[in-house]
Amino acid sequence: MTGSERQLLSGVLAGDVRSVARACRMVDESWPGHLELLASLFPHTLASWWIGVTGSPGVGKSTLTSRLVQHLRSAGTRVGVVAVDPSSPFTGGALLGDRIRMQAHWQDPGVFIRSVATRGALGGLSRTTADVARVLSAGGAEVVLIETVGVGQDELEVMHVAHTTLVVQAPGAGDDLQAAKAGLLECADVFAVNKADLPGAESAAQHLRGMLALTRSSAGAPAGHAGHAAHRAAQEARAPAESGDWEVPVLSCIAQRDEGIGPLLEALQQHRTWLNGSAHGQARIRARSHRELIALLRERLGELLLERHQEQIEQLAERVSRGELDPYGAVQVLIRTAGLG
Ligand SMILES: Nc1nc2c(ncn2[C@@H]2O[C@H](COP(=O)(O)OP(=O)(O)OP(=O)(O)O)[C@@H](O)[C@H]2O)c(=O)[nH]1
Ligand SMILES: [Mg+2]
Repeated sequence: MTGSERQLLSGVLAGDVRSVARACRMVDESWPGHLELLASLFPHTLASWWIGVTGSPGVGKSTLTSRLVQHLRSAGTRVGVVAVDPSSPFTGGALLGDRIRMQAHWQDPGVFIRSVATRGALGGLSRTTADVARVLSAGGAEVVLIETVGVGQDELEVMHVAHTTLVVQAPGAGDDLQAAKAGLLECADVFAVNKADLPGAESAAQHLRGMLALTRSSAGAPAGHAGHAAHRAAQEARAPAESGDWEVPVLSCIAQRDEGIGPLLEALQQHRTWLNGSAHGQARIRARSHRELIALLRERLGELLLERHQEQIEQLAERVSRGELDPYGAVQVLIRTAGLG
């Protein structure tokens, strides 16, 4: 580590805002030395809690995120916000609106706000998001809120980075249907039906509860109708604490008027307690680390192969283009040359 890298490291750990901003750029843009920096920061990030906030466009994610920041701040908690917007490399559009909504927090030294718009060189959006969240955590953020725009596959992937995922819905617009389609049901730890001041909020919440009950009773159910019913009855009779599984709560709120945010935050905190205090929760934490490790390994292996075998890759590509070799065979050749199979 060079002298300036050491200085950056101690700046981040001291919570210096400029160092944190620079370190975020460093990892976001994969500058030389960024992996060493992240490795040194890692032990200082373990107490931090990451909450993902996702949902369809316009449901009120940013308004709600801003409220959560406000409530956490009033409890004296230091907060980081990572706004993920892969669709906008120039961080205009949606993020600009978010910026305005976040303005109230700009002057607060207890709040770090960063946006992530790049996918990194080879790594995906989730890797960059995790790295930036890690810098904010090491810089002193006790809670990091990760807000994504949109509900595509990439965004769902980003949600795996968080410890706790909050899925936001709003009444109308067939959102409940979309939730099932987009796999949001599976990734939600807590549901918020925002805009509860609008008609249809209560039925949207009921509908969500119904769908959640369905997925719960079908998950892990033994085959056969009789078995299925018996299993469901047994599961319903059991208290969630006994079965050890997390039961996804559905809460209503009006982010715009700051209503229902306290109970929502409590539900999120209960999920954190469950994660840390139960065997199922610990398994989830292990699965998260496993996922991250695999992603890093894929990225690093890919990089190494590309670096070391650049010439051979070009020659193989040429042969594929002439029809002398198929691309699948070409990859096999490379893997053998690299001694991997
Ligand atoms: N009626 C009502 N409107 C709300 C509420 N919360 C937010 N809004 C409004 O909904 C609109 C969208 O809010 P945002 O917070 O930007 O929603 P978002 O999900 O972040 O939107 P994108 O980032 O564009 O996907 C804004 O006009 C908000 O003022 C609420 O509780 N009730
Ligand atoms: Mg937003």
